[in-house]
Amino acid sequence: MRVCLTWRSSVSSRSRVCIFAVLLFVFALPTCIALQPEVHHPLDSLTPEEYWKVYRVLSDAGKLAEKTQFSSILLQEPPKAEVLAWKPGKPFVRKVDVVLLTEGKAYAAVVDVSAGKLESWAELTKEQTPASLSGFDDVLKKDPRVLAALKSRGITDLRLVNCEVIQADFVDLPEQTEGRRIGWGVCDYTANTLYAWDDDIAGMYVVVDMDTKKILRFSDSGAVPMHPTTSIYDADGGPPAPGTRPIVTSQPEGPSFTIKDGEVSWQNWHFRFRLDPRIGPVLNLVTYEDAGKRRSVLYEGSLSEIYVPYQDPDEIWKAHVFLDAGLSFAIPGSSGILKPLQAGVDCPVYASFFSGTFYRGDGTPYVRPRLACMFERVSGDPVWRHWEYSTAAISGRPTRELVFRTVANLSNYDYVFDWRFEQDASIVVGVGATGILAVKAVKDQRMDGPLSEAMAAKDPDGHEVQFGQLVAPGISAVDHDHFFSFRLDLDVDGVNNSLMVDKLVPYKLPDSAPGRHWIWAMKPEMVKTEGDAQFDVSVEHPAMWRFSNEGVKNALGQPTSFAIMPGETGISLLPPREWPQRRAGFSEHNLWVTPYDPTERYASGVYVVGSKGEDSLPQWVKQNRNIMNTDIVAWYTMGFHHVPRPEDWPQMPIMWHTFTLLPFQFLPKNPTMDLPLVP
Ligand SMILES: [Cu+2]
Repeated sequence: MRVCLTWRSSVSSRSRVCIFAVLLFVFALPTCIALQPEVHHPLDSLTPEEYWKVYRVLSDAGKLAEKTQFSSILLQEPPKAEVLAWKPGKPFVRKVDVVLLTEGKAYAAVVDVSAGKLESWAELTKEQTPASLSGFDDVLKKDPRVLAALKSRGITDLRLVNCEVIQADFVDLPEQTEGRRIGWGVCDYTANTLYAWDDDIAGMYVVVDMDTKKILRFSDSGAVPMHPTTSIYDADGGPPAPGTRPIVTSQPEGPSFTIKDGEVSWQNWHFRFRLDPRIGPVLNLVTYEDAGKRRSVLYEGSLSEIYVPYQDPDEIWKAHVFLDAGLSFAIPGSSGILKPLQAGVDCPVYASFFSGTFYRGDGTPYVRPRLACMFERVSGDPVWRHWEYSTAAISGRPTRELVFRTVANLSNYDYVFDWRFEQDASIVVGVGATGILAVKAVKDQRMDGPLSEAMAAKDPDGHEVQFGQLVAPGISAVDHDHFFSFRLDLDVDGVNNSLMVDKLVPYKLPDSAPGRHWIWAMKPEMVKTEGDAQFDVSVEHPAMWRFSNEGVKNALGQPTSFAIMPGETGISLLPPREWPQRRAGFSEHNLWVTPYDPTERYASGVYVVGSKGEDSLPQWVKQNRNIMNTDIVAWYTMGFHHVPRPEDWPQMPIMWHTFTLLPFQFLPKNPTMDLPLVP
């Protein structure tokens, strides 16, 4: 481990915080865990040297033209059986999946970096890859219709106009004929603004062929006045409220987790991680140490896809449908979804930080620092407590947790991803949504009068429905959803598991019995096939979802299991026939379970841009494969509907949603009984 001093550059030098910063520096130096970019394990991240090998193999094979862009370079995980059988010191094969774009054509390659050879090369003819987003500013600003529309809005200084085109996922636009990369373009007017999210020029847009860079359609529904900018705040942080006294959190002796050859050990937990450009943090081989024995819990856990559909009938807004992970990672030059963390803001100053190696659009690697952090924290809450009336004695224990954190940025939104390891043998997975709302300029200044067509319409019964919320005068934040699909390859006490659904059902007692006649009872059911393994959170029909190992029993004769305990969550309100839903069908249910298949990693498929949902979770489960006593994978959808508030503007306070992997009949008793009285 080495101490990293660069954090000071992110701390304001303003005098009012200076003394506090010095205190923090003295008590809590942030640390960088020096994870050398070397491969210790078959599931480790690609190293810079491996990226260069991929580049050289493709170059030597004559596959790189002057304008070739790398869409994606991802580790191809080795077969699971090989990984589980592997022992340190033994050799293993490293392979890499590559997608490239050359002159509008896309190619998929597999490079065996261990052997230094090109294993396969194929043109992608059916699947669509993201197109390059560069070079459209000029195209739009030279079009006479765009220029006339700008002039009609009083905008003549083109230096303050930025036009961009975003690739449209398939939503059945008339221009979206087979194989065509279609984008829609808008312009911003940056006069008097600071940030680029409240300066869209409303009413005008274009539809573009992204390969030929030709405008196919132009639309102007009329000028909407630009509103005054609202995104001004103190970038350095304001003064503390009167009477605020410092709170110092520090870990002066360093963290109590260790990392050896890439494996993290903390209390009874052991796990590995890598930072993947497409899906962010991937946790592997999570085990819980019980009485000196490591017991497997999770072979792999990661994000699988993100789906954000906006809800506005305006043509350009109804095309705002994003499969963010699959789309964003692969835009040439986007460099992956993870972005650097700020010590003291995103993670405590005493956290340990980890860099990641990613790739540029030209295929060359670079190391991006501070892409993940790990820290222990004490909330001040008890893990258990009790006041015993017979003795009037109080007993209890404080707790600490280990947090592994990354942040993804997807244009306006930022998502904080947490994996929190608890002393009670549970794992909490959290997503914190923050960043900036997607907004449009409207004529409306208040919402207590008649609303403009941009904000409301009448339903067939003549009742008014609203499409967004004013968050400032003239700024409507469009209603939308966020859905996160997590792929959880649970291996509880081994690979072969079953899905148990424990329904809690009303149970009628005999009428002849005195007193009460109804109780509820647990009705466990093992689900046989994946076709029957879709479940939603329901308050009317509660059920526990457990992943059990029928071959391993605890001392009470119960098969050991882990449950997925949902937090607040939602599912999509759109009917399945809608194109966005066909492509993001995972949002129809909170839980899906499939048998393990190494090709099924992303709930909306590998290539999402032009996808019509062919390679997706709802299609896979139609095979109706067996999921009993076999290697199974849980797909958990965490979702929330977002009706924006003025309090979400101009930056949204972080909104957390979580779910828990909960040990259930896995341990003989509460593992926190003997914790010390200090956390
Ligand atoms: Cu939102």
